[in-house]
Amino acid sequence: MKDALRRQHIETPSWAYGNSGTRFKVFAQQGVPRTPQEKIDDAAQVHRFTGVAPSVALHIPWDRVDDYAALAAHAKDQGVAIGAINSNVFQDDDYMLGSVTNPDPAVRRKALDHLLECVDIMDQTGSRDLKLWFSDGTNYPGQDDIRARQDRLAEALAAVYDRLGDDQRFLLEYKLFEPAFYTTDVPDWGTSYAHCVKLGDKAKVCVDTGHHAPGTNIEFIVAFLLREDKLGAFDFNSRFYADDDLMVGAADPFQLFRIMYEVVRGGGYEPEAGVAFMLDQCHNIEPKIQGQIRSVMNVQEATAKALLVDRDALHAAQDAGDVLGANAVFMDAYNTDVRPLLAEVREDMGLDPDPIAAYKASGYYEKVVAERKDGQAAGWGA
Ligand code: PSV
Ligand code: MN
Repeated sequence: MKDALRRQHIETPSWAYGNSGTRFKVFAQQGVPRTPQEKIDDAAQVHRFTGVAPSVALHIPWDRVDDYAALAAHAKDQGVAIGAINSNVFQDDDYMLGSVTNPDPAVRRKALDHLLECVDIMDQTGSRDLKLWFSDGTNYPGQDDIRARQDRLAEALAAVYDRLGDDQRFLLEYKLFEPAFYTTDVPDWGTSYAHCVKLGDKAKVCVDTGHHAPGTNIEFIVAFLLREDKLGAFDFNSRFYADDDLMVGAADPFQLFRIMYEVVRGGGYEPEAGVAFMLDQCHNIEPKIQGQIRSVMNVQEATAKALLVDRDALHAAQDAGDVLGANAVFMDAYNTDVRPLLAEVREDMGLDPDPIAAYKASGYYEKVVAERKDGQAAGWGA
């Protein structure tokens, strides 16, 4: 178990380190990075204190630079690597009626060119994964042809797929609604799955835990996709209402445990499965680096509990039809306090057993507050 926990890999998102907010207000925090390089520096702190966050995802154009190979070299110097490249076809006026599903072929071409540019960037950063999320959809019945939009989506996805290198993949992320409020072109895992199946092995589904209707059984989706070898990645976060982007494990740690159990059960924790465990969160009111450290620790705790499930006892109870016995085995693992075990794992790795306290004592926050006083803090704007 300790071995498995030591080799955990959780990817943090560059945008978590910049200022963020809701459509009502973006609160500025002190010491926030001004450049992609500084976001990577902050991500490196999360890895330094947890030991299990060795890569950082980029978002284009938020992390646009002239030289991506140099950015990858900068990351390497900081002890981390560049992970997934996230495309962005949702923040340009041209995309008001959609990007790759827009009725206007010129807008569709522009969106596709951006996606292809992201693959060029992957070639330079050495990234394996391109994450695709489309805000495309409609707000009013009759606004556009629902089926034609699927055809346009399929055409764009096929073009991106054909551009991928042998070791590259795309991850198609779904989201029930927002910003589109009537139809969304990739609203659920089934839509994503169907497009990915048609294209082949390099197309996988990304499950963002905040992108479902309330009450959706996410662990079922995870079990199903793993069985079909179509689970490519997680965007972890938690939600009370909609796409809240709160810290993973904050709203419902039991759900996170249930998800991680299906991951372990389905072989998704093994590196060969190729499942990327990424965070996709915003820290609007809490300190950002600490928020990321806390989130990484929450995933570690859920993983440790999932690994603790006595699967032999569970299967025996399941086979015997022992409903209460099976449930008790499952709950025993969930109710175990794994924090002392994780403290030991950190000590084995030469880390402080308390990553948050160690980060606070490091003086990094005070240093960046002083260093980053001037200039424009990074943020995605709202
Ligand atoms: C969309 O809500 C999303 O989950 C996608 O992953 C985007 O890339 C990300 O959030 C931007 O914050
Ligand atoms: Mn996401």
